[in-house]
Amino acid sequence: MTIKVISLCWFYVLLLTTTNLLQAAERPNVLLIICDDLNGYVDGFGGHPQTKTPNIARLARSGVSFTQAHCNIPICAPSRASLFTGIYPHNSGCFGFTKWDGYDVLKNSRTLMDHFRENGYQTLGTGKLMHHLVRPEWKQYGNPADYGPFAYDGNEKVAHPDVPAPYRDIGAVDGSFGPFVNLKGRTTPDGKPVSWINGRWGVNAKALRVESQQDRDLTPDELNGEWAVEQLQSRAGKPGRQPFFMGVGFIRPHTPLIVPKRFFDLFPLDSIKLPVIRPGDVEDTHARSIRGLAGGAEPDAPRTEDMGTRLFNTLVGSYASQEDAMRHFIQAYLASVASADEQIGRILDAVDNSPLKDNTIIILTSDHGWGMGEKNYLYKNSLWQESTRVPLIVRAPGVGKAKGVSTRPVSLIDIYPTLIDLCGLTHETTKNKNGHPLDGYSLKPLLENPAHGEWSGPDSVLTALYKWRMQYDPSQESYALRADNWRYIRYENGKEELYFTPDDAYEWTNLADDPAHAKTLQGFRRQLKSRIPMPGSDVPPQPPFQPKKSAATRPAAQPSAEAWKETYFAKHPAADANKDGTLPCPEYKAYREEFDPLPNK
Ligand SMILES: [Ca+2]
Ligand SMILES: [Ca+2]
Repeated sequence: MTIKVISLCWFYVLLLTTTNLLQAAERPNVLLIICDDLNGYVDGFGGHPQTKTPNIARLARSGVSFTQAHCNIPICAPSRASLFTGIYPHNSGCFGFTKWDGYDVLKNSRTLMDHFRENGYQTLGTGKLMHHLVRPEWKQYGNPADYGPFAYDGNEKVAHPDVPAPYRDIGAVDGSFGPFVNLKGRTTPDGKPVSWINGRWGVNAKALRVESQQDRDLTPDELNGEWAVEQLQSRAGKPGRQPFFMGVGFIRPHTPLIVPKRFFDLFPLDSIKLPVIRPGDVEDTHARSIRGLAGGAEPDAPRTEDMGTRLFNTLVGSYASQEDAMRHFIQAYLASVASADEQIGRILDAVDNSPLKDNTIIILTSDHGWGMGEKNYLYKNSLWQESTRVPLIVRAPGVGKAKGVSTRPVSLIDIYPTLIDLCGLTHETTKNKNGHPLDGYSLKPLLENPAHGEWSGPDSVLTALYKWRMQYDPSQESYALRADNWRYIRYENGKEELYFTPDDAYEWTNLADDPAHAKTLQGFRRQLKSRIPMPGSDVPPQPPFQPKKSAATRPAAQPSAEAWKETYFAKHPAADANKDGTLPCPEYKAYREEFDPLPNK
């Protein structure tokens, strides 16, 4: 390549970058707040009558609440992989906890933040966003995910000293809840003194100090709230600067449910109301027919316990009664939700008390829900509504209706295309032919008209179920569809559940074997087959999402900086320093500086 040609290419790159930055300057900022394991226990989402989330309610008053929003797989890692790449688990193969960027489809597709970065945004993040952090996607990252505070016996993390055995024996994460208080004089049941530690490992592990409620170290969620507020304040009141995409991931109400005591004090134990649970509800369900304690069971294996059943039975067995057990756990969960709400309030204040208020889109959601003993199940990762449903609130200044409520079933897969639509970014989100286009649809029409907006997505939300396996075959997994009035579940062994939600809000009565609903059941079977490639399917899979080109979209014919980089990569394979088959900007820049300096440098 001659120097003249290189100069010309570089000129195009500069021109495109400058154009991107100019366009970007007029684009709104994005603030994506994601809580962990937060179910419908949020004001306005009908979950628990005692929930205290005044700040989330404040956000809802200024935006649109989606009351039938669901996750696409109800457990942390694959749900986040799907949300942040906009690709269903069945199209990526990512159903589990293997690093998301190890999947060919996901590695060759852009994450939400990488796409914003590519479109001229500053990307800022803190806390738990994706399960595996890829640093080059972020301009700045505050704190990596930290599940602390943890109780610590001097040797290992243990359950909170308030938690009785045998529940505490489940461990420091799932078996632990209680207030973040001074632990002086407290011990484990075998007499070891207990103190506090953060959730990091090795050299990053750090003791947390609690003298009193006023004099103590901050929790990881408080540190993330503080970081986000500082970043927002430093960007407020500076018009014309590069817009930002900020992701803030709060850990609570993920276990261990450990938050400052004042949040527990908001929910006196005796006052806690219990969820509506029908005795024997579990009997006509089939989740247990596919699971065993170790994470798997043969389809015809006898009914065995799974994690949700194990947590429920163990909790109940650790207190005087089921009611007593549930009151303790729900108190800790409500306290954790209230603590996350307080941090969300600080962030809202930072936006609303500054010029950022009018040009910052705010999205609040969770990676999945949590079952609170319904169907004798205390956990996430079920295909019932307690696990699949999430709060979702979108505030889009100048676009979305204030106090809007949409009851249309939508899902986390729709967040990525919605943000592309609202910010006028290019729809090209794959890095090359091995990537996959976005599976979701823009919620913008529902933001403009929550009750009657035109929805171009499917009629029902698709949720897959996580199960530990060495390898996943999308045609052999378990799935749920949530349509306007129905929930349909098909487990991997072919067993089914069908609920008519207008008459059965708690999904108590499985109608799958009722001949009166045979036609509806057939309809859902066909619908699922049309969305998941299954053996023997006579319906071809849906074509991938083909977005309409909006005026703000960069014309496809224009050569992109990315395409130029691909060409450069082909000529300079050595630039791929870590040999992972991709050439992100930092690698590209480092290579150029060292081995292929630009002519004008
Ligand atoms: Ca989670
Ligand atoms: Ca039932």
